[in-house]
Amino acid sequence: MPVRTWPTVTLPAIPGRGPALTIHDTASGTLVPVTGRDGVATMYVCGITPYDATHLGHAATYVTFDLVGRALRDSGLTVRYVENVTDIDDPLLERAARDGVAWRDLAETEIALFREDMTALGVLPPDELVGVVESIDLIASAVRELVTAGVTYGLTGDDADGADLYLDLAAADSFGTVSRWTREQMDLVIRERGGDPDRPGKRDPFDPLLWRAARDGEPSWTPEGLPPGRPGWHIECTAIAADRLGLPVDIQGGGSDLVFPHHEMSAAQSDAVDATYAAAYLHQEMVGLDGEKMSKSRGNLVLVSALRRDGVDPMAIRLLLLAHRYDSPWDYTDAALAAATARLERWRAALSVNEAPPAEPVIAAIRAAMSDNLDTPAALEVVDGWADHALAGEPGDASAPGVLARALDALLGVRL
Ligand code: 5CA
Ligand code: ZN
Repeated sequence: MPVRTWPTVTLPAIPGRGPALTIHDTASGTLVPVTGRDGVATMYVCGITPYDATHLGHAATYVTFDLVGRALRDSGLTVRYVENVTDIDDPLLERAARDGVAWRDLAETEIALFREDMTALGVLPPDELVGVVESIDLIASAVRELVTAGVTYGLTGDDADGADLYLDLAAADSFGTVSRWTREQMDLVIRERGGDPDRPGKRDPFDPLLWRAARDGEPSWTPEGLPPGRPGWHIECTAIAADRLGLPVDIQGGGSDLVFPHHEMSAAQSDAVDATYAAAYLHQEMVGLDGEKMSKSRGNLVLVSALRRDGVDPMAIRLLLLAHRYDSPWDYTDAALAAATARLERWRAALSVNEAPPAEPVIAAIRAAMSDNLDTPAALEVVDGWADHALAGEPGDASAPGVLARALDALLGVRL
């Protein structure tokens, strides 16, 4: 069964067109323009593992890529956007076992809540939200392609029926070029991010698992040519991106916790069969709480759904996110949320005046800020400046508030 997305909204048309979007590409460490090909830009963004509710870190990631999509569209490109859902994974199975619920039911409940949160935050849905469970066959065929290419090896575990399959990273010359990390840096995080460098028999400790042979009590599938089992994490995204968008994708996106190993391995798995995975890698830096990364496993969460239940306007949450650049980490504070709520009220008041300074220069400045590596704080300040003038009763024209409201909706996803 395909995973459903959430309802799309029609973007208001606004006059003119924005400049080409420039973003910070992790792999090159430089600012690169996103040009697409034949008028189309493709974007693959790593989606949720649905075992807990959307927190502000997830929201920051999906709002950032929503803004990327809006800027690309505004520059005249058609955007093809695919996001996955990791609807089978160890933490999901563990949480389901802990709570005494079926893992499929847990995934379904959390995906439904994610859809609600995304809708409330005004995040445009991807063209397709693709689950791993519905994609087992195509992931298995990506694994078989690597096996046929002779770049894999098997390791038998005591508790498994067949062999676990690994990619031999020696076949991927480009390994290391996405993160540009040293092996020492890689070693520091690989264990907590799903790797198993200490397993005896591995050729390279970082070789990623492609297919995990079935263990007792674990869900498994039996695609042709592979032992009963389930896919490794990285090959899921590589296979879905290649199948739905074709390689290279223009943008591979996600949070910065995915730079290594996840996106490094996606690139390596492609390189091993002589494909280039992505033209650019874009990462939302981590959102934290009290100096620690916000994460489901740590449990230090500010949930979008909890804020909404407390009566926080979802557009204030959006403004809170936009007040921080995507390429710097930041910590949530109640004070920042209060400031975002105050800003929202001020903008609402300004947009309801009868006449105000013209919207066109404001729209041009928002476009300039957003196309310049998504400078969201600068874009918000531009609107603040206009609001000051409008609220001071400066004369202008009667259409300005309406025109600007449409632009804020189309470019920033802020609906007032
Ligand atoms: N399912 C995998 C990706 S294939 C996954 O990482 N799922 S997740 O639920 O853990 O995270 C969903 C998305 O939110 C990922 O892109 C992740 O990089 C991003 N993310 C997670 N925590 C944070 C955080 N604290 N700040 C910013 N982004 C985050
Ligand atoms: Zn992914």
